[in-house]
Amino acid sequence: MPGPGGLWSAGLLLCVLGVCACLGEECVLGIVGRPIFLPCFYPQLLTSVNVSIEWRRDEEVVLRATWREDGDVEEWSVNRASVSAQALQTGNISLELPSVYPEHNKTNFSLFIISEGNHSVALCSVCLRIAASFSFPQLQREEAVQGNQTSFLCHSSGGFPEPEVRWLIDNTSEPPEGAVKTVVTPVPDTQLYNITSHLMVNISKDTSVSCSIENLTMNETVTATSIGADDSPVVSRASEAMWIFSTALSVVVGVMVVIGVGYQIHLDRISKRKKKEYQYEQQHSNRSKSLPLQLLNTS
Ligand SMILES: *[C@@H]1O[C@H](CO)[C@@H](O)[C@H](O)[C@H]1NC(C)=O
Ligand SMILES: *[C@@H]1O[C@H](CO)[C@@H](O)[C@H](O)[C@H]1NC(C)=O
Ligand SMILES: *[C@@H]1O[C@H](CO)[C@@H](O)[C@H](O)[C@H]1NC(C)=O
Ligand SMILES: *[C@@H]1O[C@H](CO)[C@@H](O)[C@H](O)[C@H]1NC(C)=O
Ligand SMILES: *[C@@H]1O[C@H](CO)[C@@H](O)[C@H](O)[C@H]1NC(C)=O
Ligand SMILES: *[C@@H]1O[C@H](CO)[C@@H](O)[C@H](O)[C@H]1NC(C)=O
Ligand SMILES: *[C@@H]1O[C@H](CO)[C@@H](O)[C@H](O)[C@H]1NC(C)=O
Ligand SMILES: *[C@@H]1O[C@H](CO)[C@@H](O)[C@H](O)[C@H]1NC(C)=O
Ligand SMILES: *[C@@H]1O[C@H](CO)[C@@H](O)[C@H](O)[C@H]1NC(C)=O
Ligand SMILES: *[C@@H]1O[C@H](CO)[C@@H](O)[C@H](O)[C@H]1NC(C)=O
Ligand SMILES: *[C@H]1O[C@H](CO)[C@@H](O)[C@H](O)[C@H]1NC(C)=O
Repeated sequence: MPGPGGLWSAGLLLCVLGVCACLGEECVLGIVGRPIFLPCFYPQLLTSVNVSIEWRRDEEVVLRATWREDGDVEEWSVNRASVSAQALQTGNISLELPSVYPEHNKTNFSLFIISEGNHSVALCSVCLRIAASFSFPQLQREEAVQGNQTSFLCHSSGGFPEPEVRWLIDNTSEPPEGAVKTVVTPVPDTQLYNITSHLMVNISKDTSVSCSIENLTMNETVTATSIGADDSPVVSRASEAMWIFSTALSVVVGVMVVIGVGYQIHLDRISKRKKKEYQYEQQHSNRSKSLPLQLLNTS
């Protein structure tokens, strides 16, 4: 049975020979919600017996496996992390994580070989970087609220890490200083980010404006473009229709009011004439009943 010293020298020898390439410091990119393999190869395991390995995330043990003489494998892990059961034969002791989360960003995963007496030797160290794609941005255009300023709102969600936003006017020029206000909001529980950027510029109606959310980690840029006049007619047509409708409505109401008033006057005239006739009859038949004669005079 090789003691810890044996493991040490075997590991060192392999490193010198360039076999333990996994001790390098390059980071592996994990995408939120997708499984990932953290690579580690160590063919030397084949010659060991009763060998135990541990994958640790920083200091925390996430997986422990022990290969017994009789071929049994004892495996213990958190969050369904796993290594191949044939790792001893293949020397491929890569760690599989079924999913990664933003809090794993920039964490080191290391593989240790544990020997009798709890001596541990690090064989692989893999750093993990995390990214998540931002949604395709939604771009809203609102013409001239005040003055000749046009306002744009660009929203994208569910990405990681914090993105950069880039506005382009007419596909070429960047907006003037102070025209852009961007807010990045962490989404609770997921640790992902939402981004909302607001642009206020003085441009003509047919000028195109685009908003890009750049995720450098993923080498990914999502862009939405508002091509101006053709893009916003829905709004202007809608308001035109509203104007026509309200004008027509006012005209109809006005006509109805005039007709109503005219008809009322007509009714009043008829009833007054009738009243006059009635009062006249009454005055002649019963003089004791005094009626407001002034009223009759006024009509
Ligand atoms: C391997 O471990 C088992 C149980 O712990 C022990 O009985 C056996 O002697 C060990 N074999 C060697 C070669 O150390
Ligand atoms: C190592 O094993 C994993 C499965 O555990 C496999 O997906 C991966 O391709 C293997 N790598 C190599 C280089 O064989
Ligand atoms: C995640 O890691 C990258 C580098 O890979 C770093 O630029 C970024 O700031 C980190 N983000 C967080 C939220 O820790
Ligand atoms: C990961 O390991 C490298 C060197 O091995 C070290 O510089 C870095 O600080 C470690 N990062 C963390 C988060 O422990
Ligand atoms: C090795 O460490 C584990 C806990 O990490 C402990 O339970 C065990 O007793 C230790 N064994 C020896 C031989 O020190
Ligand atoms: C800006 O508004 C002024 C009046 O408020 C108007 O005279 C001018 O033509 C407008 N310019 C543009 C580019 O719309
Ligand atoms: C904007 O520029 C890109 C290349 O930089 C080009 O593919 C695209 O057609 C241009 N769009 C417009 C509207 O000019
Ligand atoms: C993030 O954006 C999504 C989609 O637009 C939205 O449903 C969610 O409420 C937003 N969360 C926060 C914290 O802004
Ligand atoms: C908008 O731009 C036009 C010319 O491009 C200019 O005449 C006008 O004064 C500007 N308006 C404001 C409010 O800056
Ligand atoms: C990003 O992707 C482009 C093409 O898709 C490629 O040319 C470029 O090298 C990549 N950059 C990085 C940093 O991966
Ligand atoms: C954008 O995504 C790429 C990977 O697709 C990532 O490398 C980059 O850091 C991200 N950029 C930002 C600003 O998040």
